[in-house]
Amino acid sequence: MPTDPTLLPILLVPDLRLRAKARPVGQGDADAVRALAPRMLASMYKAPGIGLAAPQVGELLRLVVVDLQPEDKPAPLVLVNPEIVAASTELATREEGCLSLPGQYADVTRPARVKLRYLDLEGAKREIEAEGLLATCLQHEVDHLNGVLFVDHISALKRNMLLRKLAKELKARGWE
Ligand code: GNR
Ligand code: NI
Repeated sequence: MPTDPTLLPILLVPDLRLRAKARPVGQGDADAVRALAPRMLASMYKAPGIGLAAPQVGELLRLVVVDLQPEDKPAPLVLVNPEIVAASTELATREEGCLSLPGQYADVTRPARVKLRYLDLEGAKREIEAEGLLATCLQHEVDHLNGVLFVDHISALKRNMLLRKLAKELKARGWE
């Protein structure tokens, strides 16, 4: 079966583009974002994942897609220039994974609730208040826009173990 041309390859650690700070989407990026967002959603659903940030597909733009219920009725969210404008003092710990570190998981502690401001695909200002998995996912995605990965939130010992395990597994995969 031919591969879907809309799908974008997802960059893996240690690709340096995952460590760059993405630039804000501007007026001149409207066409690029309209083309990119559906391709990011398709790539996220295919993976499968519940979120994807543009730097993960090599586009250093502040653009994120999220869908927490890909199994069920799809509910895609596209966030342009998302900003966390408030975070709860209450924290929550959840196991996180990342499509850029396939097969690696760790418990990460973050604010339990967040409020984000962003622009939708039409350029309208929006706000979203999130808790639970959505709050975790949105923080994880905004981190990507700043070159931050979930492993940056865990101890150096756990991080190094996980990164070595990833390198070993990717090397083995390359030989398949
Ligand atoms: O698919 C994903 N699942 C996930 C699980 C817990 C916390 C965060 C995530 S995001 C991740 C997809 C991804 O890498 N987004 O950047
Ligand atoms: Ni990720």
